[in-house]
Amino acid sequence: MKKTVLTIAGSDPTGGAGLQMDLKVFKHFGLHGMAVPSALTVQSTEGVDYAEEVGENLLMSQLEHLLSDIRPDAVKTGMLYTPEAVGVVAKMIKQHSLENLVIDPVAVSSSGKSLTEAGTLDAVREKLLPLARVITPNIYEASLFTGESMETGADVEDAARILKDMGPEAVIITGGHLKERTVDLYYDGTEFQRLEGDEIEGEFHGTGCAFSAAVAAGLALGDAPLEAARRAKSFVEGAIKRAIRPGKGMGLLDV
Ligand code: PXL
Repeated sequence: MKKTVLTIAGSDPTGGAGLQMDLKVFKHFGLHGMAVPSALTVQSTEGVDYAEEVGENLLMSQLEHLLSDIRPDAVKTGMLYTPEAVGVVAKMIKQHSLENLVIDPVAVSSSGKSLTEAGTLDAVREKLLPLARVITPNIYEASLFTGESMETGADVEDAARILKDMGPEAVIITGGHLKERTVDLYYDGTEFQRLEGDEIEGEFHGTGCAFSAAVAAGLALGDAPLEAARRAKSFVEGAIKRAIRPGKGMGLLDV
């Protein structure tokens, strides 16, 4: 039977990030994609102008209706925006004993706009990281969780250890080798793995969303976390190489 995967994320009308991107990634991997919006953004390729949450009750009833009907093989969360939304998602994940949870702790947009209200990342750390199979923070998001800035490769490894202790099965810090933005650091409590990629010139929107969605797709298909991470990395690299510029601002990945 066709596998199913759910994203709980913000809407990005450009289709370059958020749940619109996630659904395209799921389709690429041959999965049936499902999407529950947790926030709506007003944006173009030039940046995010405004964001508003989907209220707690509406978020909860979307999830209750869907999950009492379909059990997803994997779940990905992106922009959750408020501590209340995080609480609802954690409750639903536990209530339905959902597996293969990938948390992309979205903090700011590529154009620099905050995509979280105060207290959201604290709630993610307390309530969602312990339930996660894989978490995919970038360097900046990782430092928000650990409270430490990172200057050396050893600092990033320390951060990965701290994040692993927060509960997930595996941590992938994207851009995790400071000087080489294209190297991600993978850690599941055994050995550190460096996931290397090609340097590609330019600013692209939605790379984090596409990567975490691809990891969730891999888990739904039965990949182990490291295998899912490797497959996601090469998929995103291809999509960046084919990037399109339909608007006046950032390039969008062609998934
Ligand atoms: O790339 C992070 C991100 C996630 N989710 C939504 C977004 C963005 C960036 O703009 O708009 C909805």
